Amino acid sequence: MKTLEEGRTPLVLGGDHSLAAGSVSGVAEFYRRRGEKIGVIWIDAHSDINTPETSPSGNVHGMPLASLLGMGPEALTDIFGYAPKIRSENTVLVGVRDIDAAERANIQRAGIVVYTMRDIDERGMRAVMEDALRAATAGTAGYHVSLDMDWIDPEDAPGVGTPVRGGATYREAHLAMEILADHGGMLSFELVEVNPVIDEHNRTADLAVELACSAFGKKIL
Ligand SMILES: [Mn+2]
Repeated sequence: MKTLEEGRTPLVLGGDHSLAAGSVSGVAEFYRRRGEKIGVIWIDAHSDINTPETSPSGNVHGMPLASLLGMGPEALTDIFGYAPKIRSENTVLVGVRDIDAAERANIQRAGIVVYTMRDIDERGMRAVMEDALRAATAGTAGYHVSLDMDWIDPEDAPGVGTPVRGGATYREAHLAMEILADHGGMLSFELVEVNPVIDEHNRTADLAVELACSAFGKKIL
């Protein structure tokens, strides 16, 4: 919140995706004090919308989106004493491809906007990102971007805790970040699930740095 008060754009680096329950709460609270809402663009192989009741593993990194939508564990849902932090119509999942049965039900219950890898395959990155931006910005001050590195194919990003085949390519990932930078409505950015212990020659961390640069406006030309 301090970074936002200084008029700058927060960049959060992780680490476990559960940190988003805190980071997004902070951004939402900052704008709530100004009477404004925020959108969230959640780019991930997983939907992170489990609750302690539905989670097969009990991992908190599978619950942050549920927490922000007011469905998660109370300790995370009630940060700043209110819930939900974000409205379902402004919450967009992009690039998901590995969803538990219980999460599928939670997605439907929450009514959030979802674009799977199939949508990206069929319609292309630009069309999907334009739709995602439209939903995230409808009636909001702008949007928080939560980028889980496991969204990217393990070929290019092997250093993540829960790799899943069939992810975004190197170029698709850059294009998505470039489209966000061109749009200009990003309020805060976070990059998570880089695990240096299982990375190969720091490839995943290097890519994460590149993508952050693209998201903040670095261009080829
Ligand atoms: Mn995640």
